[in-house]
Amino acid sequence: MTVFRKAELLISPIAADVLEGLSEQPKRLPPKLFYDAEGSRLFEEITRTREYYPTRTERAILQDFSGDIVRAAGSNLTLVELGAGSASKTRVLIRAILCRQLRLDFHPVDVSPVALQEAVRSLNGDFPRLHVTPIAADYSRHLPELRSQPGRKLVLFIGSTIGNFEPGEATEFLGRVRASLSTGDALLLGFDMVKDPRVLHDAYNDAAGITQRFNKNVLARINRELGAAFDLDKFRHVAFWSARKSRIEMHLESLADQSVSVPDLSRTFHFTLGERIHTENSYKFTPESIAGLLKQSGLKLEKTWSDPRQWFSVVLARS
Ligand code: AVJ
Repeated sequence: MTVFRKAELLISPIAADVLEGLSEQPKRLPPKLFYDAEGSRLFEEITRTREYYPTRTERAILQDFSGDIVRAAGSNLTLVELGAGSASKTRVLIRAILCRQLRLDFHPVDVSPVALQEAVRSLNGDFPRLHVTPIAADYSRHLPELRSQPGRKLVLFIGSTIGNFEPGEATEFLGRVRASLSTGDALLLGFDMVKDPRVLHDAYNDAAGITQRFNKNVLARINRELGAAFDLDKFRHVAFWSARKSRIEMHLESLADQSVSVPDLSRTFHFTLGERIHTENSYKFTPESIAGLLKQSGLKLEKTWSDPRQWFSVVLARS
């Protein structure tokens, strides 16, 4: 046991995911690998591009309807956010909740301790009646024990992160979240909606090339953390809309026949010209697919808020 623990500490936490994904056919790398410090910074930069509409659209919905959302969630709330990141959109809800109660406990859950530290620091300075207790955890693997929390919980899973899950995984995950809710608790979800394919395409192919850098950063990260020798110029960013699968797919396409050694895995991976590594799916939803997903997960859809163009939806659900 002790020996295993020591061995685990020596290799990077991304080693197993990289080995598994690059050994598969077709090759793939899970999207959570995007978010090291550099990747989190690049994602923030994406959200400021003209083409990437989801973040600003969801923020506008939260701003326009925060009072309504918080009222629907109920009184005496404790806030939990899964995949909180920098929690920048959450401020709007925190402000609205603190208009209705004297004190608020907030538990941001995220894999990135750096992002959590940033969230705690900036929120504590701005809201004296807010009490932040960060939880560094991979919530996709095990949800933190929250049942024992006093008060009524409002669990946030916003930002359309649910779009990264395969449909079956989304149902399974929401089913687990549902099981962690007590009577009266509520779940607030963000969904990016199906829309004009050109708008979708451009959001993942911004003219400034930030999304391309974000996608390629996963290779740079494997270079940094596993001593690999990926030449970023020998891969091309590919992102396209699949109407049939209702998702944006992101890939990295090899521009040459090449072998890349990954010393920390004691492995060399071969890439043929044109071969792709599948790095992300970003599913887009319709009112019908949202209703179906919630029903399958055992959740009751209570209320939906959207922007005037209906590009994004924020949904309140209960068990
Ligand atoms: C953070 C998963 C919502 O799918 O739009 C942005 C990630 N990928 N540009 C998304 C992402 C490429 C983003 N999510």
